[in-house]
Amino acid sequence: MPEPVVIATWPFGRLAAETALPMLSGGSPALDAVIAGAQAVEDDPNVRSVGFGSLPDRLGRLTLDAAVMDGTTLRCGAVAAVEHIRHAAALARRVMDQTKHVLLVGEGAKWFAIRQGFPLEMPYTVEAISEWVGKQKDGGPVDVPTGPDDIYLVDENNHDTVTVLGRDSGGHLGGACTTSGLAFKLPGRVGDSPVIGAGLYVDDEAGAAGATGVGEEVIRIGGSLFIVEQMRNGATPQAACEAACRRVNSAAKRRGAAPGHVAFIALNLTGEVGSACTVGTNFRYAVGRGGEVELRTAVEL
Ligand code: SD4
Repeated sequence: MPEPVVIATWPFGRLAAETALPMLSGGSPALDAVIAGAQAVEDDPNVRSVGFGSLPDRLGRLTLDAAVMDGTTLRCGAVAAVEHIRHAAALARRVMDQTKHVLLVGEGAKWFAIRQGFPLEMPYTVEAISEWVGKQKDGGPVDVPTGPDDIYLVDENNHDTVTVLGRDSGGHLGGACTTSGLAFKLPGRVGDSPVIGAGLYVDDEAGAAGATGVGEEVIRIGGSLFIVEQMRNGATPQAACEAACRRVNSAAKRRGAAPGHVAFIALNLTGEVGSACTVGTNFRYAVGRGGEVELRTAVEL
């Protein structure tokens, strides 16, 4: 019987892995386990960088993005720019299970959530709003873009996305990611996380991959699908993640810019994992197997 394996982004991914691994060991399908893992991070008030309590956009509004994908059927679901709904990954799963669509956004996603029985909640903490107010005072200005270089304001201590990939005891793969995007993003800005093929891609016939960091960099190269296709062609998860980082770096070079901080994680059919990030990302991730979860540091390229 295949050994259950889970991999999740950032040190807070440990909580996701610790939640998902016992479920996988108990025979839960990969998708159920990774969504439960992602939701544990969404629910943790001490994690101030995923879901509720995160830093809002420039108008002070917190909007969430999430995606889920099932490797057996390639069924997937996503939500983007959704406000006042705590469990964005679970909502993405409802899009997958209860509609013929893949992606719902904004007010439509919120309306769908209400119709599905999700409660409306206030996502703001005093800390997050104070930081936003502080930015206004610092002469940001956080309310207007100052030019093409002012796409995002990334705080290296405030990386947002938890991406969780799992293989269950049936050998099937599942993935979930959930995020508030980038701090002080432009209103309406959506990153890679809810874009299937960019922030997440899962295929039982090839492998699973996910991303975190500056989503614009990941979308530009179709990051997660790129990694899965490398694995389909025989690359290890590690080599595939490194190839994606090289793509990000060469894309940045072609536009004469320094690459943003991004990191990738991957898992293949035999349960091997890999990860890589661009220079300076300082990326760590959690790997769970055999009842143990450990944190690892990614190779920087
Ligand atoms: C985004 N990839 O919206 C997300 C943000 C993130 O670490 O992962 N930050 O671009």
